[in-house]
Amino acid sequence: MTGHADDTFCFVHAADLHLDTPFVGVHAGAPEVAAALREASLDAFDSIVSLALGRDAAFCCIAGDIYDGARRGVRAQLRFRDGLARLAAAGIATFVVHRNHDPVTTGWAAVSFPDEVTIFGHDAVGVVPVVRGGVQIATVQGISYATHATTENLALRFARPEGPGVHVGLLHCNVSGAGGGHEDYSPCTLDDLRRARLDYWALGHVHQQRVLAEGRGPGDPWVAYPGTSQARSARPGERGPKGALVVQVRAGVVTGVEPVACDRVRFHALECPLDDVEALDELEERLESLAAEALAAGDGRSVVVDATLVGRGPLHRDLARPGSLEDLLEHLRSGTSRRAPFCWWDRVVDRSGAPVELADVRARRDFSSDLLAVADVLAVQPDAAASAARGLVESVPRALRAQVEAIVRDPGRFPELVEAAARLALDELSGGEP
Ligand SMILES: [Mn+2]
Repeated sequence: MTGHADDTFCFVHAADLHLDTPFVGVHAGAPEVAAALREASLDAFDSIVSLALGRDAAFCCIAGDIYDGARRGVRAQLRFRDGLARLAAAGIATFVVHRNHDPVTTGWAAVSFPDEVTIFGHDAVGVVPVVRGGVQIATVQGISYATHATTENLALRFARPEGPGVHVGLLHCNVSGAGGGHEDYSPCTLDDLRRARLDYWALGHVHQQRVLAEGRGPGDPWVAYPGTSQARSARPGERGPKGALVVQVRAGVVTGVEPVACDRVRFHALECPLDDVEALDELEERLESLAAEALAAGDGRSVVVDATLVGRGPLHRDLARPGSLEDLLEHLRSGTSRRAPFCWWDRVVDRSGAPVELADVRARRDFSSDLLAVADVLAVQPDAAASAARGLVESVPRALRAQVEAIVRDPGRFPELVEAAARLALDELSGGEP
């Protein structure tokens, strides 16, 4: 079956597939784009299956959130079954736990899975040995959630059994401090996980890829979240590559964890400064070249881009006119290919401002000009500025203190900083409209 020694192999760890679920907040106006987005989570799962086949994985672990919502779509269930059947046909076992997005008791199972698939129940931790070439190379244990929200610390139910090979725990849980914004289902600590003396914790729940601990030998576990396999929104945690982890094992010891991108559509946030952009077509060219970079970085994948216009420039006033941004977005969309790999312009947000001519403000004789006069004095009297800044060191939040102290030590930067501060203050005073 394989050319390598029995004690050297890999397994694939994935989670949070959210199969066949809609993209959140993305309005794909073009039907081709809508179709590609609709297929993305399913296609990403197919990529994970291909990854396992291509790497000759010994087994696969999928740590929950297979579907989304107790209503399991038929398309999602059939695609999941087909993928696991492809793995089974190659002799690759798959281990699955379900959780609150696909609880065992409220969902329904319209499909039956091959014998090589283990779906762990919710009553007790199931323990299953993995045998390859007549040798027990691993033991996988896992437990599903019985209900929508499990607040029990399920990690405490795991323990290392007797047996050769690598010991893997499969669980959907929230490890304290692993990532903000995730609900506290089956909360546990790293110490709780270590107590079970396993070698690898294949976790699910946090949508960013994270290796929380690197094991130092048998009984001291690696702890990892593979992240979601396909991003579904433009939220910061969903940007960038998504996929699965390939876990390397030698002689019963995990030797490394390799993230592999399996996503089909990738989200990018672009920032486009318009400080020196004079005309709309120039802005458009700039946006298009930023999108082309995002597309090139995606390695053949389609991208969904959110652009934010920043900085200050003459174009700000044009863009502020009602309908301008919508027209720009429409035009960008009409100019891009809708065949994969495509770039879909999700939105263009204007956070830019009009240029501020300090000379005009100085001539005003109002509070703004007084403020600027103070800044002008500080800019040419570094000593006065330094003592003013020193007085501030104690009053700034602790997190910023080191930064302020560094500035106080380097008076050469004062003129530039004072001007930046004055511009900021003017912005605040004028509400962005000088
Ligand atoms: Mn999830």
